[in-house]
Amino acid sequence: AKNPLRVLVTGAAGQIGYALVPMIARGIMLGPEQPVILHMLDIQPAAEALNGVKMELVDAAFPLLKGVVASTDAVEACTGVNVAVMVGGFPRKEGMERKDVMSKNVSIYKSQASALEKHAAKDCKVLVVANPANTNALILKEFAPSIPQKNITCLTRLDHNRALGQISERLSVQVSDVKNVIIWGNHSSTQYPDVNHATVKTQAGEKPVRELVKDDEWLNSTFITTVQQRGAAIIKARKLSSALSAASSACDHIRDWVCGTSEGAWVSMGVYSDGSYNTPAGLIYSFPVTCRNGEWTIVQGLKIDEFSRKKLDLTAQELSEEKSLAYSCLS
Ligand code: NAX
Repeated sequence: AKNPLRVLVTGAAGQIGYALVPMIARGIMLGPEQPVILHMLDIQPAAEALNGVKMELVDAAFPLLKGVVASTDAVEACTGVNVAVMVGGFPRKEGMERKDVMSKNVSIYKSQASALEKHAAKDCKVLVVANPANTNALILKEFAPSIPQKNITCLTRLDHNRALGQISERLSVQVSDVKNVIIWGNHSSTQYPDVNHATVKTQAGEKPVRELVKDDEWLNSTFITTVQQRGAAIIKARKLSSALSAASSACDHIRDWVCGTSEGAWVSMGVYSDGSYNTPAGLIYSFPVTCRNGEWTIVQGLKIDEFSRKKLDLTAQELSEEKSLAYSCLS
């Protein structure tokens, strides 16, 4: 039998945490053969709720779950973890300035970076979910210099999956037959959901999404804004932000990163930019990636038309501004 892997979930007493931990314990993140030990971190005001989640994990008697650590101490929670899913953060509240929210998250991510750097497994893979996800991941990278930069990523897979879902609904095809959409840039409303390379499996072979939809007007406007604004639409409907879809997409992100993407397919991940596609190096930017042997690689050589170029630049611009704002919070 395989040795258990230790998986940290921060903010584990929150909404996404509540949806995510049972998925991990059922093997959806790391596979049905991989035993896990869950490490759950939250803050003191949520300690009792966190303990309640731990009780439910025990009650569910998951065969793959070999232990649960529930803690409000970052060092205890980070010790020995192989995968870290960072869901905890400070949410923007009504009337708060962007800078104040950024400042709270910078200080959280700075200190959790140190705890991971000192106490996690050396090859720990990190996924930041908490917003501003790209910039929180960048701060984490800056303050955990001994963790390989390739191991620090942020979640844009939910946006990617939303794009697949929209195409599937529009064409009345199975979502599993749609592939190779791309989310470029920030996990925010400036993200660019790009279908120019996306295809659908049909009985006549793979067909470009543009050829099947036959409505460039819809693809260039409604589709893009629907994906960009989907988070807000969920809040409006549920009075709560997306949780089950975020948790499921976080599992997809880690599973594909660890187990590999399928032949001919890519996924979107927020990763440390090397300047590919003329994006500024040194940002955590969402790119199309393939994964093999536990490593992601940015898909190269895709043609970027003028419409797309502007959108790639716009979201890069926002990320550069977020980066400056985050750095101004450090001094
Ligand atoms: P909740 O407010 O339900 O849960 C957040 C939890 O984090 C709470 O239990 C809180 O006590 C805890 N927390 C706060 N500070 C902490 C700290 N310093 N250390 C550990 N835990 C801490 O929010 P939820 O709906 O679960 O969303 C969590 C985060 O995901 C938010 O930042 C949200 O904006 C972000 N999202 C990101 C998405 C993405 O695709 N990247 C999509 C979904 C979601 O909106």
